[in-house]
Amino acid sequence: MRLSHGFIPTLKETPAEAQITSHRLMLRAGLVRQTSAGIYAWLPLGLRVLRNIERIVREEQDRSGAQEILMPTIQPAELWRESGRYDGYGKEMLRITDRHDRDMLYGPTNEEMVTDLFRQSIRSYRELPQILYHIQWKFRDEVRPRFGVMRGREFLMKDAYSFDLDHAGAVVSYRKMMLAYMRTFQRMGLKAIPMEADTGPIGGDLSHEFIILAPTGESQVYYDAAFEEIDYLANDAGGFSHDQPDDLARFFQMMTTHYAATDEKHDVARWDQLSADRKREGRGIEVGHIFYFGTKYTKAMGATVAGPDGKPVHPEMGSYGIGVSRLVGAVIEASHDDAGIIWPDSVAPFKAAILNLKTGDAACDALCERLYASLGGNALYDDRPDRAGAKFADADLMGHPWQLIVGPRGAAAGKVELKRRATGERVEVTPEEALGRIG
Ligand code: 5CA
Repeated sequence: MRLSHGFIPTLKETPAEAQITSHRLMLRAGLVRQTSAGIYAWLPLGLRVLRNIERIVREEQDRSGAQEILMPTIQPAELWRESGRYDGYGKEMLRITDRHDRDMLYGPTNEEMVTDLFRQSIRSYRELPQILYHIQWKFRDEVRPRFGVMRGREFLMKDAYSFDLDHAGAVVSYRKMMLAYMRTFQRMGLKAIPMEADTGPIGGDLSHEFIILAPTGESQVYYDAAFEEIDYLANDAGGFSHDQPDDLARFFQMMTTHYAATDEKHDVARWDQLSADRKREGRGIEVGHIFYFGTKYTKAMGATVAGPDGKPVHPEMGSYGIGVSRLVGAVIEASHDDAGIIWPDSVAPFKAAILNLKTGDAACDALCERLYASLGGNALYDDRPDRAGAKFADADLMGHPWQLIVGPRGAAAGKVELKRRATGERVEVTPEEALGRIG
C-alpha cells in the first residue's frame, strides 16, 4: 500500500475521549473510528491486524480438531425461551422485532443456536465428540462501553462449543481448548494466565479466564509468582498433543496447580497458604473465557443422542470464547512505547514500512520502488512528499516491525538503513541484505 493514497488517518493530537494507551494509539494510528458508542469501523490498518489475529485463532482451533461453521448474528427469541435465558439476559440483549412481529435478537453468544443445530443433526454417541466454532460479531448492550474495542457493544468473538457423551469426555474437550488457547496467545506474543473464574450468565461449574497482565485491565487478579517463571514456549516445544488425553491431563495439571484466580473466585484460605514472596496481585485483561456446564442446555432444549445401550442421553457441553477484537487492544497494551505501537511480527498489519526520505530524487524513488515491488503486499510505502521527521514519527506510531529508510546519500551508494522497531537497532545494509532479514 502506498501511504499517499492509503486510508490511514493518523492523528497528531491525543484524542480526549481515549482513557487508555491502546485506545489512544488505535485512534492515533488510524486503526479504527467510533461510529456510535462502543461500535467501531475498522480501517485498513486495523482490519489487517484483526484478520491476522483471526487467522491465528482459526489455525489453532483447526489444529485442536474443532470444526469451523458460521452462525448468523440475528437469532429467533424462541430458542432463548427454550433455554430459559430470554428474560434473564435483561437489557444487555439487543431485541429486535421483524415485520411479522416475531421477536428476534442480535446474538450476544450462541449456546442456544448451536444446541439447536446439534439436535437437528447428530443422532448417535458414535458421532461424538463434536467441537464446533465460529468467528462472528456479537452485540451486548454494555452499560459502560469503554476503552475502545476492549469493551465494545459490537465485538468480534471466536466461540466454540463442545458436545461429549459423558463428563470424562467433556473434560478432555475442555483441556483441548485450554491447550489451543495457550498456543493461540503465545503466537501473538502474549503471556496469558489461565485463572479460575466465575461462570456468570453462561452458567456451569468449571471455568477459566485467560488473563493478560496489564495495569489498565478491568479484572482484579491474584496469582502465584510461579506464573512469571513458567516458560510457555518451552512447554509448547515439549509437545503436548490434542489427541492424547494423558498429554492433555499433564498440560492441564501444569496450568492449574499454581494459584491463579479472578476477584470473583478469590479463595482467601488458599491464598494465605502461599508465602508472602510468592503472592502477586494486580490488574488484567480477559482475552478468553472457557466454561464447562454439562447438560444445562441439552436438557433444557431436549437435545439427545442414542447412547451405547440405545437409550437417549443428553450430551455434556462446554463453551469457549476468545475476544478477537479485544485482542487488538490487548496486544497494544502489552507492546508499545512512548512513540507508538510495537507490533509482534505475527499480527503486524505490514511487515515493513519503506520510508522515502526524499521523494522526487531519482535514486531514492528507484530504490524504494524496487523494495516495494520485492515486498509485494507486505510493505507500506511512505511515498508522501512530507519531511523526514513526520515519516519517522508515523512509522514508529504505526509500529511496523521493520523500517526501511531510504535517503539520498544511501541510495547513491546502494544502501538502505534497516531499523527494528522493537529494539530501535539500525544498520546500514544493501537492499538485498535488508530484504533477507525481513524475510
Ligand atoms: N459463550 C461464552 C463462551 S463462547 C461467552 O460468551 N463467554 S464470554 O462472555 O466470556 O465472552 C468471551 C470473550 O469475549 C471474553 O473473554 C472477552 O475476551 C470477549 N468479550 C466479552 N465481552 C466483550 C465486549 N463487550 N467487548 C469486547 N470483547 C468482549
